[in-house]
Amino acid sequence: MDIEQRIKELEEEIKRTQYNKATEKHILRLKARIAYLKKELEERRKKQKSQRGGKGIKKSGDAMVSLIGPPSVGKSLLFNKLTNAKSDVAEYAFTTLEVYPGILKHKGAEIQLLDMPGLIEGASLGRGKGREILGIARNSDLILILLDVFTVELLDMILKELYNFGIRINQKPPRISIKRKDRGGINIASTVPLSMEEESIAAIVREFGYINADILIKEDINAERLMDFLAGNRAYVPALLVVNKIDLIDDETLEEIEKILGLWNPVFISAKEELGLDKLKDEIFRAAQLIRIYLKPQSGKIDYDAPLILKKGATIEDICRALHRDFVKKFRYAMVWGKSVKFPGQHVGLEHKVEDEDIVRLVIRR
Ligand SMILES: Nc1nc2c(ncn2[C@@H]2O[C@H](COP(=O)(O)OP(=O)(O)OP(=O)(O)O)[C@@H](O)[C@H]2O)c(=O)[nH]1
Ligand SMILES: [Mg+2]
Repeated sequence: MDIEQRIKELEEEIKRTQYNKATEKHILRLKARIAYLKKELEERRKKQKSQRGGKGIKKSGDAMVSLIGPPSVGKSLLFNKLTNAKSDVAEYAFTTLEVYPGILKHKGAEIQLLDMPGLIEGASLGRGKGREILGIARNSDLILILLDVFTVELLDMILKELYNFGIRINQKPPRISIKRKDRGGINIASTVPLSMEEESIAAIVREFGYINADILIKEDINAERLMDFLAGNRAYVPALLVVNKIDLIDDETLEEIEKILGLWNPVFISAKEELGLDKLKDEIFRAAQLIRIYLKPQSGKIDYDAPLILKKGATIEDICRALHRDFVKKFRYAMVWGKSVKFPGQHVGLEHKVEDEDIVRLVIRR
């Protein structure tokens, strides 16, 4: 029997089974089985695809940001306002049919923005170029989810399609590791108290084909994140929610939308009237986890217009590597002014983590 058929059957079995204390474990196992089969299915698809030689989009710049949203919410108009590129804008749905790149320059960074075709229900199963769109979103540094004031309720659909495609937004990867062994069954160790029963954890791990293994858990895991970890093909991508066309509604309606989306901290804009675009650029920079480092040369002034753009968490070593291939080897120490140090001009080593707008002077052996 083929995998898809088997998944359907298992899903139906879950639907048929009444959820209670007695069936809880059985249902969990069925869910783990489904997650495992979906992973298998995904791997097969990928193999077929690479044989066909799927075309992708080339990353460039300091970060790649995908514009994801339903048709006609204004993705292309926003893209045109933010970048040097020009994408077609029209009233009808499905104006944009291909992925289209442009560059947004902000705070010294070059951010690659991708205009995309609209995302529709069933995209994760391949409707409307869905797999191509989601495949690119997966590899982005940031997913910009764009809705307009009339389509706020489509957020759930977008989230579902991202989720079904294995994209986990605004989540950190599960802190688990697993090692196969030859004998001894499934051993579970944890560094924090666990809400899940060990028996359930072991049952799920077994569904993924492990017979003997040591598993180390460093967070209070739930079944979903455990399966995500075991499936192993999830992408953890930050996301930013943006709501467009605020020029078309009154303040009251805007407040209602704010209430509905409250937890998301959305950015409200009008691409047409160019409202909120400066704030949006700042938010893109922040959400893409970029930082600016100003280099202080031996002599001469700091060029505040030309920061070095790095990712949050970057170290002095990353700065050295970005500048010259010999700098790590010849590194003596660095002096830092800014948020990452206790006092101005503090001496630090290669492993020191820098922060946004730090000033750094590298002292290198000759
Ligand atoms: N009033 C108003 N209209 C807007 C705004 N942004 C976009 N529009 C209009 O909305 C329509 C759709 O805009 P597009 O940029 O083509 O939308 P899209 O999301 O790229 O659409 P697809 O490519 O079909 O998915 C056009 O008629 C735009 O002029 C806005 O902020 N305010
Ligand atoms: Mg478009």
